[in-house]
Amino acid sequence: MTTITTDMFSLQGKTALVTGAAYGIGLAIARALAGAGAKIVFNCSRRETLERGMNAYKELGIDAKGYLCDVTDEEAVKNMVADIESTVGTIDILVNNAGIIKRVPMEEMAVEDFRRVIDVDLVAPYICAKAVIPGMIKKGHGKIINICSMMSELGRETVSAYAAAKGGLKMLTRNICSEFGEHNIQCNGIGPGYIATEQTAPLRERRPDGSRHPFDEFIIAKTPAGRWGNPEDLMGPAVFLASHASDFVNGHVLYVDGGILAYIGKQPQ
Ligand code: NAP
Ligand code: GCO
Repeated sequence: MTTITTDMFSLQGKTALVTGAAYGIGLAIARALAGAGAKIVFNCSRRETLERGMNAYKELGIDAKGYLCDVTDEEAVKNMVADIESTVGTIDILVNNAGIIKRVPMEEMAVEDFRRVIDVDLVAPYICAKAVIPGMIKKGHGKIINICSMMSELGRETVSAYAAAKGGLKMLTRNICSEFGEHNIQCNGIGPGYIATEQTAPLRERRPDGSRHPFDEFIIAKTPAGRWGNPEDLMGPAVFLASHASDFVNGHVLYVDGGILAYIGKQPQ
């Protein structure tokens, strides 16, 4: 009989690649996985971000390995994964976190910008998953966590490309589960609500008179928890989906949104 102990959540001896984890949500998830015992590898596409990430891990006392690698470049991702496999170990956990957003009304958006968002937020998770899955099959297990969004379920003005990509990522999650479940690979998503990071900073900027940005007020009113999320809110869910505790959870998106998706909105007073 299985007894529930914290061992179920242990990641001791595991290697985790968290893409785009120099700061923000990725860094918090990597911190959580490291806290549970995993060895952390991360990447980002700009040298200054890589340095910033290396400094952040050093300050946190985490011995992380960082790579300069654009996740949309399949050759570069293959080389990075091969290097990780030979210098650190087979990747047990992949977190597809790297992502971008362009907030532009659809009729004004250049098709190149639309394609870039799809490339980073949808094609790249496919590229990274494709690169790590052979090692996971050989090892007999693997965990893939795709960072989805409220926009995997909902639309709004100005984020057509992002919503198309994150909706697609939800279905890629289900498809990876369908194709590789028999190899003991679990592929799940985390759907963060509105989280206070640099990506959402423009939506929280104070007005010149010090009052809250209208979008900031809108999000607080839309969230039953009555606040923005913090990257730390994603730590527990990430450890759960990376660990043996979730071995029969597959193809699921765990929304960590303070209740946004459950709520119809404030009733008129
Ligand atoms: P962020 O603060 O903008 O950080 C994004 C990270 O991704 C950076 O480290 C960035 O570094 C890296 N990155 C971007 N393009 C890359 C590429 N082509 N190759 C490799 N790395 C790349 O974002 P965040 O708010 O922490 O969000 C992280 C993830 O959660 C994203 O997928 C985002 O869509 C998703 N998400 C965010 C929220 C939110 O409210 N913040 C909510 C739901 C989902 P470089 O620029 O150096 O490459
Ligand atoms: C936006 C936001 C969102 C969040 C997040 C929600 O402009 O609406 O940036 O898309 O970043 O993905 O879950």
